[in-house]
Amino acid sequence: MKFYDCSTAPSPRRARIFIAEKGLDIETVDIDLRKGEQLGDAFCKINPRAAVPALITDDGEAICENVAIAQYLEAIHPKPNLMGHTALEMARVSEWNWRLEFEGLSAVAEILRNSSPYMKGRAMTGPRNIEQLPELAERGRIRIGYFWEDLNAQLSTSAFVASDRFTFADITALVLVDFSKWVESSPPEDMSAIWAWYKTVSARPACQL
Ligand SMILES: N[C@@H](CCC(=O)N[C@@H](CS)C(=O)NCC(=O)O)C(=O)O
Repeated sequence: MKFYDCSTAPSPRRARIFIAEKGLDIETVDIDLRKGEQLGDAFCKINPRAAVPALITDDGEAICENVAIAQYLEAIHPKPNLMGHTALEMARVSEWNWRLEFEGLSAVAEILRNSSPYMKGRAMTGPRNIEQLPELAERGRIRIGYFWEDLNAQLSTSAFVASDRFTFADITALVLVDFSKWVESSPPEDMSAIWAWYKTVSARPACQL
């Protein structure tokens, strides 16, 4: 297998942590997003959607979404389980992961990509250029504020995001909290359930990556 990563970006960090939690040793290639390497012909042959992470299987198939990479690796390396044991736990991991992506990561990305001068004309990932809409940055701040309330409520009743143990949803949530620091939209300091969980999870060796 081969893993296409970018050491400075949040999305591939999710796959990097997942691979480390599984204890896998996969050849890794770093794609420099700041230099636009993802938009070059060589990488677009691997992922025509011009984004990382991407995982090339031993059969030469390219898997280019975090969830799909996680499901694939879990299927071929089931231990330790990160995607859920029971039908209900699998559903909860999936449910929380979707919320973390749609209500969390996309809100923070909306802030960054619609306000950063470095992202002018690059408001969305992908091979096509899309202009920024400053109102979307403002809306992103409102969206992430509401999502932190929901996440803090969840972590007030559960030690981990989707279950009583560490799962893929915790990886997504950890990366979300760290990504939110980029645009000063971190959870408020008084959201003690989030910060207590964050302390535990960010101490894991794989989460140092
Ligand atoms: N839903 C995708 C998101 C991938 C994504 O947005 N990757 C970003 C890095 S965080 C990227 O490759 N950006 C390229 C660009 O900005 O042109 C996943 O989680 O796999």
